[in-house]
Amino acid sequence: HAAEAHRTDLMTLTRHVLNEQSKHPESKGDFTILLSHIVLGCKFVCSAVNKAGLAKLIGLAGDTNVQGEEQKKLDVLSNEVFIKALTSSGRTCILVSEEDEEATFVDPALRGRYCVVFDPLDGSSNIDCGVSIGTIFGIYMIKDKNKVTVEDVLQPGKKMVAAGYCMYGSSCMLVLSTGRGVNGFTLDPSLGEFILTHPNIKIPKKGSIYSVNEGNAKNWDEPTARYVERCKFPQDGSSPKSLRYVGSMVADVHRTLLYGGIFLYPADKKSPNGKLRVLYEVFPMSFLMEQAGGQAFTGKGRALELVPTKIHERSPIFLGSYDDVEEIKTLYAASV
Ligand code: AHM
Ligand code: MG
Repeated sequence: HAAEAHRTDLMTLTRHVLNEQSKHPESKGDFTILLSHIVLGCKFVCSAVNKAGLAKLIGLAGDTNVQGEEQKKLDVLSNEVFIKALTSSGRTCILVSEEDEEATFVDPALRGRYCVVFDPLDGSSNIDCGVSIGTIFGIYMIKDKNKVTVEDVLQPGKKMVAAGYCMYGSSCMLVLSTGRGVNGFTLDPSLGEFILTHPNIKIPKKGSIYSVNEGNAKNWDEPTARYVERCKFPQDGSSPKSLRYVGSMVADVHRTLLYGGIFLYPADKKSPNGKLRVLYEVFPMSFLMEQAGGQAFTGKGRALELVPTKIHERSPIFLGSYDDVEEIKTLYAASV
């Protein structure tokens, strides 16, 4: 009666994380509390995103309300919700958001040992047409919460203790890794709970989809151009790959994780560091890919080894199925 068990024995995100943490006797439940605040932010954004089209119709978003107050745009609103939820959790000391120029240092009275880097609403160019968007986050832990500096988040991605994203798509899904594999949870809107629906996600070793903004092709470097050419005209007799590109990193990476293949945001002549941000886009997604058995490469080396020097630093990124990333690594190695 496995199906019946599934329906009555719900593995919620909180229960799953508590189970994982209980294996560590030193754990005091702080991570579970931190995560429940991230989850609250995700549920809020999910609900706001679902209402966005309607809100526009009745004049709620990006408009002036009856009191003459300017209404906040969805990305600004989402950022504020995450900043407030994370600071009030009492478990964080420094926050880095794509929306804020400077890092936020939490009031000493509310400080905990976790640092959270996040993009509260990524892919915002997709909001107005109702295409999937998402939140991306990464978590570091520091030794001494009384001596917090921005250096505490300028750490290579391999030092993260957890990373994840929430996708606001045809369903709302949260994908998380605490360094022991990757698990996917789907929001049951009637319960308001994330339920484990995709346990222990492993990315296929090789895929048949590539995902890139090909409109930038004229400015690509040689290895990227050759790789994409090979996707279309394979030299080994295999079938050409399919192209899928939403233009929303969470959606493109989520598909890559589940179906396999490769996601690329390479360097080009106009943007020598690519577009995506190291701390809250490249690192969390690379962390998840490695935990799912894939790879993440910058064009120079393993993405998670990168040491950022600024909080909003960018890097080229190639991530996905092990064999597909291996192929682009070979092309870059041959080009130096
Ligand atoms: P944003 O942070 O301004 O939303 O930009 C990030 C997004 C990613 O979600 C996506 O992978 C990429 O930008 C798409 O860029 P492009 O439109 O250049 O292909
Ligand atoms: Mg972004």
